[in-house]
Amino acid sequence: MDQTTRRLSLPESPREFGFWLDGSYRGGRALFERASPGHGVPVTLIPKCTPEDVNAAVAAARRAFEDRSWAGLSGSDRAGVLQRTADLLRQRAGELAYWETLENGKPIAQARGEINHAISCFEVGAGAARLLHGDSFNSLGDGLFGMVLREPVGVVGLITPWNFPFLILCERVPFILASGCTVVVKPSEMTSATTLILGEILAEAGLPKGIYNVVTGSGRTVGQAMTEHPDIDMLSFTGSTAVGRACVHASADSNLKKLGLELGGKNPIVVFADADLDDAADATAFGISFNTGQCCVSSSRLIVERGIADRFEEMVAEKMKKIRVGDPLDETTQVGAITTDAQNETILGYLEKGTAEGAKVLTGGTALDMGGGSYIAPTLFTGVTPDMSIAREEIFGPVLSSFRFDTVDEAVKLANDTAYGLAGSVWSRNIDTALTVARRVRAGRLWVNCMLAGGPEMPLGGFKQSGWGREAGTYGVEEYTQVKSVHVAFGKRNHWVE
Ligand code: TXE
Repeated sequence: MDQTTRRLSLPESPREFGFWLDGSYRGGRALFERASPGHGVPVTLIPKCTPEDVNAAVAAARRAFEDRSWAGLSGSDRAGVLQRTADLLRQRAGELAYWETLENGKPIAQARGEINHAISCFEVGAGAARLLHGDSFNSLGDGLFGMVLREPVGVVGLITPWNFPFLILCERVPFILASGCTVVVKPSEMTSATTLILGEILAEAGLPKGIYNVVTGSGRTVGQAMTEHPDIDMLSFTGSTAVGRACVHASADSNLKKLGLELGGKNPIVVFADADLDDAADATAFGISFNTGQCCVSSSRLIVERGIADRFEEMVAEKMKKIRVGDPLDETTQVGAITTDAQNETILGYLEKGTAEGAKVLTGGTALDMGGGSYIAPTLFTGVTPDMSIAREEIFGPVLSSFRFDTVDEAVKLANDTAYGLAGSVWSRNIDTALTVARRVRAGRLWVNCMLAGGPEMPLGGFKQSGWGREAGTYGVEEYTQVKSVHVAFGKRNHWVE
């Protein structure tokens, strides 16, 4: 690192990866060149796997599941591997953060924070592996006893997006492994490096071969082959609502595999006049600008009490203007680059649509020229009405739409006026008001007087069209299990045929 500028350097040449199959890297495939979105410079070369590679990875995962080299271990032995993984992640945190930043465009300091979160996921997963248990029914009379067993669901397919490549992976993998399942992962073609490096780390931690496999490549070939695969028992998908819907169809048309889906969001932040407005303004600017708003739980709709709305919007705009947008490799950067060209076009399109539909830009509203890479200024639209596309559609960028309310009922109605239900935040010093809103907003995660808080102990997932199922914590482990009822009879049978 250059100590005078506190900026990491770009790699001298792109790093070439193999895909991870049955405990080792495999090569020989055509390569996809990924350029750093912050600089436009090639940083990695990633294999374009084929549907045959998916078949090989699923076969390896099936063999490893059936031979019970993992599912047959005690929870405590599985926990040992997960805990050793956490220790190794700590040793390689700098390297992981570096490749995450290069492929994704997020600030290096933020990437390090995400690796720390991933370490916590493995630690919580280790605990959950030991605590996973079933149930019993001692209430069936003296002649019968009931046991409810939790068994691993089998081979899991995991398809992840590019916005938090390692964090989203690690909110799932430790819990999948804790349950005794085996897994085939397909990361986004834009951000595969850290998912591949995890293969090396798990192997070093003692995970038997075939339990964790990674196939890289496009969604249309590799991802689609996984959604349709007859030997994948469960698919966990995180990404767009459109592809989530396609996963449902593919499951219906193949083997009715179980699905976990974490999809889009259009999340409200509700601010009452009695809130600590200074804190609320900071959280509002953070909630939409963090990770350039490419975050499924971004608070993208500000719902503010009318009496303070003008002043509060100004406070948020002032905060947004001060955010340090810039080179992801600079230690002081708070908001980095937009991750993909397609996403950059999408966000710029919404900036145009917002103005064309009659909303007013209070701050931002434009791309930023940093001499390379794609950057967009944190943006606040006022005068937004519920019918506008910037009010209804997930933009997945640093673009906040502001609405006003007079009563609690109206605030809740506006908050729930969306097809999505991933997250929400409410700000009030009145506990009645805050908890009433928290209880009535239909979403999987609510933050009261905070924003994006919490750890992997708590479940995450969506209501409505934001998805199915829950990840992380004990809920997350249970998601990857099947429940089996075992009935045990005592004494002599009462004969049916005399
Ligand atoms: O997502 P895709 P995209 C939203 C966000 C964004 C939009 C589009 O609004 O603007 O989705 O992003 C794989 N079968 N979110 O196009 O395509 C793909 O390779 C199987 C919200 O990048 O859904 C990648 O690994 N897999 C979100 C993953 O799906 C397929 C995070 C996600 O990509 C596939 C990302 C197919 N037919 C985007 N097509 C969140 N909830 O955080 C693609 N994929």
